[in-house]
Amino acid sequence: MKALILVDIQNDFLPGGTLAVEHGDDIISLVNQIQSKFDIVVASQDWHPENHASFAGNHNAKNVFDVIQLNGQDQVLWPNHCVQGTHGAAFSSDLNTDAVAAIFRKGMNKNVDSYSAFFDNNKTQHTGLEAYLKSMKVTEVYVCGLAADYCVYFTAKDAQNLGFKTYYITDTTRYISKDVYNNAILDLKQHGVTILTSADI
Ligand code: VGL
Ligand code: ZN
Repeated sequence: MKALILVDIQNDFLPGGTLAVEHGDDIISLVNQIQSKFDIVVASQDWHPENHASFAGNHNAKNVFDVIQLNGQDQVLWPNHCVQGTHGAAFSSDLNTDAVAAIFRKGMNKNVDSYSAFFDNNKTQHTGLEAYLKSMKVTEVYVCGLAADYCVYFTAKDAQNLGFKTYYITDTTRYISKDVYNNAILDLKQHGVTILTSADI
């Protein structure tokens, strides 16, 4: 069984949002088109409390994009984004979610960030996505969504490490930082993730 994961296609990551990914909206019609090629479609949703430790505004004398230490790991400080229940946290109204079988929310623990749709950045709290996909007999996982260099990257890496044959679809994602993206793609290739475009599905 082949699953497509729609990673964080939420208003705050789109133009006009608080953590807008440049041209993030360009992926949506293609994401809508490819969904019919999969047996299962699931989505992840970044879903933070207002007091989340990844928000620069929750630290004294820190700026957006500063890097701090959080639980012994580098943590980029972000603008406030995807606060639970807000318009920014909602999926884009242009995204077709009719085929989405389940939604996995992440980033609810204020003390730890969660880029991957599978677990938090400390690898302690599971979202339930792994168990869900395995219960549905999924063996192949395709990833798309936002942002290419953070949540889509970590979701692909975890999927491959969890034993799924993993595909990263480059034209259905957009990055925050080109340098971070280039390193992410190299790392995914080294881990055995297949990098492809939607035309190759
Ligand atoms: C994301 C930064 C912070 C993402 C989420 O969805 O890529 N990036 N939270
Ligand atoms: Zn976030």
